[in-house]
Amino acid sequence: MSMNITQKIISSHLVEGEMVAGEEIAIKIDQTLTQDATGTMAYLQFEALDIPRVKVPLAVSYVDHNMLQAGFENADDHRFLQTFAYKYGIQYSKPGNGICHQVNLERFSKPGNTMIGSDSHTPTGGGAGMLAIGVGGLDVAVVMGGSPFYVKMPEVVGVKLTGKLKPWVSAKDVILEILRRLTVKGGVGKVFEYYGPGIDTLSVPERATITNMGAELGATSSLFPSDDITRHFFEMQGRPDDWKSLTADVDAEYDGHIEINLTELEPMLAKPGSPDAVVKVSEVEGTPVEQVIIGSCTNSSYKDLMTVAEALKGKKVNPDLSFHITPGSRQVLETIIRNGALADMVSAGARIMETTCDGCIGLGSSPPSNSVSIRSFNRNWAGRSGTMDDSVYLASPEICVAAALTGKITDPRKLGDYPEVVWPDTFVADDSMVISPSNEPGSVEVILGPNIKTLPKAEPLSFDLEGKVLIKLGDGISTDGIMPAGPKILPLRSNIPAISEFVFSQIDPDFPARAKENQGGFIVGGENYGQGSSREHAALAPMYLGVKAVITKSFARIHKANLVNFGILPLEFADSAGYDAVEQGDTIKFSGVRELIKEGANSIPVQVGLDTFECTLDISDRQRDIILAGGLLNYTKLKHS
Ligand code: MIC
Ligand code: SF4
Repeated sequence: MSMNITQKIISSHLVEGEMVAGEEIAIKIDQTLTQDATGTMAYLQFEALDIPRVKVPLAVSYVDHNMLQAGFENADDHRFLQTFAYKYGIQYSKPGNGICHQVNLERFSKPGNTMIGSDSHTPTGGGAGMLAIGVGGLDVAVVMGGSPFYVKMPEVVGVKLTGKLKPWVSAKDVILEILRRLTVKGGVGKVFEYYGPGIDTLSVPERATITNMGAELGATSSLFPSDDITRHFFEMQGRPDDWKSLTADVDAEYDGHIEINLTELEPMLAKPGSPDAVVKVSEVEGTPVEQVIIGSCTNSSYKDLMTVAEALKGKKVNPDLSFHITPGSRQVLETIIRNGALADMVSAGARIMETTCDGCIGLGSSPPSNSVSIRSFNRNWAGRSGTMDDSVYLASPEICVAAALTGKITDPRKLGDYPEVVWPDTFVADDSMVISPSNEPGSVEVILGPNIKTLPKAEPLSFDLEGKVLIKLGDGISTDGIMPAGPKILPLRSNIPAISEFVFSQIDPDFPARAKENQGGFIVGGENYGQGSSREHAALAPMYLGVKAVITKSFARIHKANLVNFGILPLEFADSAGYDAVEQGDTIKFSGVRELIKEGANSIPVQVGLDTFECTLDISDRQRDIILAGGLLNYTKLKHS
């Protein structure tokens, strides 16, 4: 049977289930990735499984998010992660080595491998032909403990690229074009697989920009073939033996089709509020800009930064704005230091930031009140930057540098000749900031700081559920809306009692107090509830506050899986009448819900006053057992006992 690449990788890793779109399958995982903001919890969960060493061939723990050390908390987390990795068989990428996805692409990616990572942008590895999927930390913990990874078999959408990008148009514009066409809900349950003559014009880091931001489509993953361009990338990385060819069969079939002629694309931006609010640069040209940032796991590669450095050469940035550059990895930073490009950036007036997520997750680099900030990032929900009334546009490094030079949104094609990036024969391949695990784990002590608290326990699902609707929300609530980040809240990622005080803090600061007063209850949401990040704290903290079910019009994939993992029922209103009828403060009841779930019911009635509405429970049999057990940790322990 002829296969596309996704089917090839899945079939060679399939442990359970059938490759029928929408059916749950289990696959063997070759690599796991964590970052510090989700990693501490994932490793505490792994520890609770009582397994002496990780059982995956490669596990890497990165530190790139919580890099501000304005108190002991983040530094304690780093030390915990380092000692934990040393003891349990995990590679530890030290703070300063770079953003997890960029470093993983450079140093650990392998065509044909499967990888899960506790960060939604894990599909960045798809740029090098991996099937890389973003998940919650608990899923990573369980897989590190030797379990396969369970996911719905995705539909595979073939994205045919033809033509060649024009000067000043870049990979970011390709994914912005797809977001424009499909929206932030358009990829749920799908893998986007790229093919066609246009891919021959894109380097691996450019491909990785596209697969990275495929996360904003809600997609399960995105990937490119592994071809001669990939081979060349592995040669430059000094890892030629990690490369292998992986392409779709000539007559491979796809469940859906998209075609993009690269030649026809123009520079584009996503307007403030959502990554799919995409417009051509001409529509917003001239808008004054007070801040520009180039960086993040989407656009901080060597190719991106060299383009920017060349454009800045001999020029000065506009005096009225603040211009930040965050190189994606130590490798990128060292390369641009050695070849002089960094000097061009500094001389032009750029602020060079550490190789971290930085402003992308609002950990520094917040823009001034009521200002416009243009960023080469992937997300721009209100408040994510740390400034509630910001106006954040997402764009290519090309548009960013044009704005930095002119002080306003400018078509980068007006900057003159497009810089030709010269690639080095080989990159600096120095992994000395990746610490290998100890050969004598018995002698390693894992060091916990005072801010690292034990895991809260979830109870098995009770027979009936009754309680108040604690909050009713509209469409598109992101995980940043549920469990915000930023310098005040992020250091509490290892302390659930403390972080739970910030659930919905940007939307309704009284929520935690109300939840406690009512001894828990329910959340009602609209479409695509929980879009965005993989942070399981958006499920774990509500669980801690006693939330038993979330009822929405629809869910984003990772968040729905996280709710199940923490024993919270993810229900969808069968029609909008149910959503319209329920108000905050209503008492609602699910009678006999435990039995219904046990029996495999797909439809669960909810009583609201005298009315009853049907809700859909679209989860697998395994997930039903997880809910009944009170979460994945309880379920896994029961299974192994
Ligand atoms: C993000 O971009 O929102 C994050 C921060 O990287 C998250 C993970 C987290 O919340 O720790 C993600 O994308 O999964
Ligand atoms: Fe870090 Fe931003 Fe990438 Fe998330 S999206 S991993 S915060 S750079």
